[in-house]
Amino acid sequence: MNECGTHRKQSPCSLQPQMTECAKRAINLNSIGRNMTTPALLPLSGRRIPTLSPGASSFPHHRATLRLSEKFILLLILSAFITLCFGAFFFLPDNSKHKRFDLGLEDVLIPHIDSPKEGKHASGQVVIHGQGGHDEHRHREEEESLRDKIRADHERALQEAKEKLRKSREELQAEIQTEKNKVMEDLKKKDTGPKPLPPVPMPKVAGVSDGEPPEPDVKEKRDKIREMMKHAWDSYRQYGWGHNELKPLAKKGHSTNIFGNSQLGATIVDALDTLYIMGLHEEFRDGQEWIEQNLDFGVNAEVSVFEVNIRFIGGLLAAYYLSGQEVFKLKAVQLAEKLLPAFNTPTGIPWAMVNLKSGVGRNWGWASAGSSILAEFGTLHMEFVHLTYLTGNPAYYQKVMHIRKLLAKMDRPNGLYPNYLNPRTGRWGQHHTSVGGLGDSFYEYLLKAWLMSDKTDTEARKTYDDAIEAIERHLIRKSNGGLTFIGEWKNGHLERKMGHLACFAGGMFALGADGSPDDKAGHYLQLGAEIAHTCHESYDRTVLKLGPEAFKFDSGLEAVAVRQNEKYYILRPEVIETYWYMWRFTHDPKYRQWGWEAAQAIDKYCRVSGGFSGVKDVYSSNPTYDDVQQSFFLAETLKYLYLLFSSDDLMPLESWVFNTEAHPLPVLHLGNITLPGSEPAQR
Ligand code: DMJ
Repeated sequence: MNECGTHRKQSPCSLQPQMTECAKRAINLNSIGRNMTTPALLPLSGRRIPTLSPGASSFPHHRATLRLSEKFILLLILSAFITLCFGAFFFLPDNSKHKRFDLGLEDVLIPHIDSPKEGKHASGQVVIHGQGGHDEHRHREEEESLRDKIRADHERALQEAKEKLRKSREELQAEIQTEKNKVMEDLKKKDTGPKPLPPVPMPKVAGVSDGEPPEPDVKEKRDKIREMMKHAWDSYRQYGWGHNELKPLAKKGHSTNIFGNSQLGATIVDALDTLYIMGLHEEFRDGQEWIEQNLDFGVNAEVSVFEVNIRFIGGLLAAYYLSGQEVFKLKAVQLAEKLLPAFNTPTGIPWAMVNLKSGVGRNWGWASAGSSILAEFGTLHMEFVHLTYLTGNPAYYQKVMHIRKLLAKMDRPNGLYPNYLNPRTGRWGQHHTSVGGLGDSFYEYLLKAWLMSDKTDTEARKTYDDAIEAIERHLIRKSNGGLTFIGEWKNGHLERKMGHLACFAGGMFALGADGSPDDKAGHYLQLGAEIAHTCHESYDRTVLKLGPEAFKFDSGLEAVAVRQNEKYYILRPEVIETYWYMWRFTHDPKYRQWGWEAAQAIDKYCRVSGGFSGVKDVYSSNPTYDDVQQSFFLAETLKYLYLLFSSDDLMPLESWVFNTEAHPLPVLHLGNITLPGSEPAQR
């Protein structure tokens, strides 16, 4: 730093080395302008006046003013000095003056170029001052070209704005819409584009086709069931294609609130594996094609997590395992991703419903104090374990294990699981327990989790055994007429009413007999047989030979419905499901006989030209139709009937476990391999 306090290499001060304290002299310049009396500004060499000390008194006392010639010389020197200072400023290097005075818009807009003058090349090499003349030139050119570019961009933007203003409102709206569509398309591509999944070994699958029975009369029955399936499918194909379900009388599409306002082709997905098992391959391919081209889960629809899981994810996974077609696996995983936001609750117990697009979840308005339902959040395990197995993503497994652990920690009134659990507080709602609606498949999935794990998930088995033990103690009774029934437990009181849905439990007890504690296999097989018998009675005691929705064992009533709104039959499978399991475990011909009775009654009373319909009163010889062909009729009722009249080598129970919608999933022989996520559960 020189004495004038700047970083300049050559200051005007340094041009006059004899002078001292430039700053002081610069101040004196001001006073010179006023009285021109400051001799200190005279060159010290060749001076004609004596050296003065500061102050007016230092002037020669013999003369008060300067001569004119002296004044003139002084003025000349002064103006030369000012010119010198002023000129020196323009000889300064560019960077020092530009930076202080040239702060126009471009300084803000032009990105700062790391110029060699500032010490470094882009490469990081240090540049020595004075050697950068060429770089300096290039830097100026770069700055210039950037400025040109900015000017050109401004002009173009201005031009575009002017053109836009000339356009009509409609034209502008159309343009905005096109832009929006483009963005949506791009998002959609990103959303639904096939994502490759890590390959995993395909579990051994056995007995996926054939199963023709050796007995001609049985084969005839089986062919009849296949024909019924064709009628149901063809009608849906013709009148309801792409809708969730079919209105067989109105001959148009149908949907219920469990699928929101979507058109997700529920019947197609639910029916696929039945078509495959029955060897209806052309129909299967049609369904596959629809799924490939149309099944899109990015829809703004609020759906039931449970129903979508058991019908869609279960259906897609089963179709994948049976056919090996990747598309089914991909769709199942895409859908599962859409269900995951439902688990974002304070406890990790999922909401009953989730909006597939927004991921917002909520519970049914009718459920006790905003509760989630046991049979809904407790019926995810099988599908979610398979999703983790197929994708390697631990999230699915962790979600369902978290539910299991949470339930295990809770107190259970009388050892029973109430049907309602609040997902915010983690507390039970009303103390209602049922093996029918609201509770049923929770127990089923405990047993099937054990079976599906090749009997290694002993925690699931133990939970099942304990739950069934409490159910037997509190809910299962024999009627006065000797019929074993499963009632409903309501706040410490047993309601002697059994729902059609609870009839599935006969099959469950039989399936769980092997492996039950204290060598009670025989007992549970017997219990299954008794439930099958009771449910058959509920069919046999009607006019149509089809079972009512619920039946009583009270005041002299035995397995009959009392209330009008419990007399309907909506093509449900549970009774036939139990017949099939009982047939597999006992080969008692009565189960085929009972199954055939039900098939005939369905064909006689539910068949219409546009498919199959539920009936409103099974006690009326002239029933009215509900005009709905439920998707589970194709997924379950007809599948169980077909299997009942097939040989046991079709879908052997050693290799397959059927989910609650009758979608078969293979047993996972994991040996000592652990699923990702089997470490402590997280949410
Ligand atoms: C099916 O969707 C499933 O079986 C579910 O578990 C309850 N019942 C219906 C058919 O009745």
